[in-house]
Amino acid sequence: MTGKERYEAAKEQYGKLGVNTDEALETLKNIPISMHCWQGDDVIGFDHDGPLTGGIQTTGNYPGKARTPEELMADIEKALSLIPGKHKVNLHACYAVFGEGERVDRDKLEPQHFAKWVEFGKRNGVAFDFNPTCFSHPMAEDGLTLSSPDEKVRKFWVEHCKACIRISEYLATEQGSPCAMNIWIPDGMKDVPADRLGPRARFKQSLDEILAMPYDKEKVLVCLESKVFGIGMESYTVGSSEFTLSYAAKNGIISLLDNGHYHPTEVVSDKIPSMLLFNDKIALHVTRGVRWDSDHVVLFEDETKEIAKEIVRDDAIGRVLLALDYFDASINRIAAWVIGMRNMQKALLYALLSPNKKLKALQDEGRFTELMMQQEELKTYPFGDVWNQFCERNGVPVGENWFADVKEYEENVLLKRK
Ligand code: RNT
Ligand code: ZN
Repeated sequence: MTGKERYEAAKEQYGKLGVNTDEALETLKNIPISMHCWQGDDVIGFDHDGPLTGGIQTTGNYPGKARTPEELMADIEKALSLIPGKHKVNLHACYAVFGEGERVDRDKLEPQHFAKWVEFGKRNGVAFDFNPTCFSHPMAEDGLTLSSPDEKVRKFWVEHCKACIRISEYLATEQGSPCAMNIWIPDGMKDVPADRLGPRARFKQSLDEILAMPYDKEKVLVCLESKVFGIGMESYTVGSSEFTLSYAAKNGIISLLDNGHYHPTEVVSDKIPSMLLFNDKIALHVTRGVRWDSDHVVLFEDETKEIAKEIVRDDAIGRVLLALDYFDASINRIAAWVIGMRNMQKALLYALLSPNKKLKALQDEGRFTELMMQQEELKTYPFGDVWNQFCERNGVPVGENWFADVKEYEENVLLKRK
């Protein structure tokens, strides 16, 4: 059987459930995912020579990581060529591209330092999202940034975030579409705090100062990400869930939920519908924590599927800013991007191929036996044939065929980076 014939057979089978596979493929094609540039170089960037700090960590030493803007851009291009659909690229401030001999500190960053990215975006038809980098910096050495009791330090990071808003606005203008700018700070404490309120009050004040600057709210969508703990910040994080949700709600910015940032049995999929009832938009960092916020590559597994189901069946595709956030240095980094991005898309497709109205009706009518039966039977429907058709229609390799490309690129490009 050819792929087309397989697809036709699958289409018929899903059709019997009232699911239109063609419509699902059309919808999926138009769901952009923001691909995190930082998988390409283990979250280092180009503006410092120091290690990754801030309570996050990459492990592994797989050869071939990008060392320059040119290398990172080439790697991103390669990855995007193997991912169906049109996506965004998520930048961090530390990925500024400086001219020969030039380097400015993070509080002095300007839009021009991202002009090379804009060129890249225009060449590839890609728009950007953005993030202040409040870590991996001498001013963040004691793990405190926007909540620091040291006014000099706190102000430095306030200025950095303001610079990032200006850069985000520039990106939005150049790309002709909004730029989501996500604020995450590592701030926290290794051991039992003597004061939990003070740092949060200072963080609140810093955010107030940042958001008081004039900026175009249609262009820059400011998000705020929470966290439960970091390495070396096991006992307390300033930007906890309650803090960020409350701040975002009161100040008209967007809450960002990273599914690695909650207690191990807490799931983001269950938070999405509640958030949607009270917020016009929410933002997600989809990741995979293994025992802790380990940022493993996103797999096509239950929680990824549940997250996608909530987005789709709550009719919230346009209201959820979808981004990935993981960093694995132990495997081919381009493959890590491709696997994670394609898995997120598979999860969305799986959700789009569910007879969601029918399943809801079964729940409302209390027909739980039938509901269980139907949800389980769906798992062995010919999902793969529809996915393969999606890849084919969008001009990217079907099934595992993309991997040959990555291997070739590894041999010809990555392994030569010594
Ligand atoms: C850290 C947060 C944050 C970072 C990126 C690099 O725990 O998840 O989003 O991973 O900004
Ligand atoms: Zn995150």
